[in-house]
Amino acid sequence: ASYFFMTRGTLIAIEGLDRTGKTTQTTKLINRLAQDGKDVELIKFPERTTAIGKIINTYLTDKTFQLSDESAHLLFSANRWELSQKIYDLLDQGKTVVLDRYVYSGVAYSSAKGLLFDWCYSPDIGLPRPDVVIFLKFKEEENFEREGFGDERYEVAEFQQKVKIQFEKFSGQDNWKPVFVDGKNIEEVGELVWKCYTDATKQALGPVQN
Ligand code: Z5A
Repeated sequence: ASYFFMTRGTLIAIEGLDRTGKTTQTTKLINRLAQDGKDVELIKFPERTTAIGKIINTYLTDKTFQLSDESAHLLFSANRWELSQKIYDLLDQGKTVVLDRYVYSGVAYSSAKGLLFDWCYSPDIGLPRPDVVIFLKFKEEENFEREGFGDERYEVAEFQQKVKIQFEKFSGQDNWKPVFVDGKNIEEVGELVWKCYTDATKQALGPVQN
């Protein structure tokens, strides 16, 4: 008898503050992975089209829509749980999955509002663990000047500073790879993002379970 062993796909999360270029870099990474022969799937959080995602979208875009910070937090987490089985299934099929924001945004934004960090993290425990988290960051606050900034609820410079401090609490995790984007064009950031990915996949993939 012959046996066919398929290795699971790689799980990559792109994280960062608002307007740091997450969506730009996610698109670039996906194209490059596809050119490299990978079967790639993108999941963007919040995933605004699901039952819970629709409520989150209203919350983010309609400033008259009221939710307690705790409720909003749990909805963002529940939105990830809506997609968790799909992520496991895609990885099992050998697909490379790229997440545009994930658990780390969830914890950073809510704890920046004053909720306890550990409380914020706990509903996400058990979600698929990324092999690499590529964290786009500014040394300076250049991103607050970028086009479109300020359109949604959280895009206020002072608040972004608090979010940055919370994000940094993940920097001790072995899957955490910071990429400084200050003064770099899209191509240059793209090269650094690609290097984070290739470095991460040099090692054998461990369990994806948290
Ligand atoms: N949130 C939360 O609270 N809890 C959670 O669990 C999750 C999220 C998952 C919406 O997220 C909000 O939800 C978000 C966090 C919170 N807070 N806010 N606001 P979102 O991901 O849907 O929305 P966003 O953060 O505003 O993402 P974005 O608009 O998609 O921005 P981006 O992806 O980081 O940036 P971009 O669209 O790729 O680029 C922004 C601009 O910069 C654009 O004009 C680019 O052309 C330009 N750009 C990109 N790269 C460069 C370089 N290198 N140089 C110069 N210009 C550049």
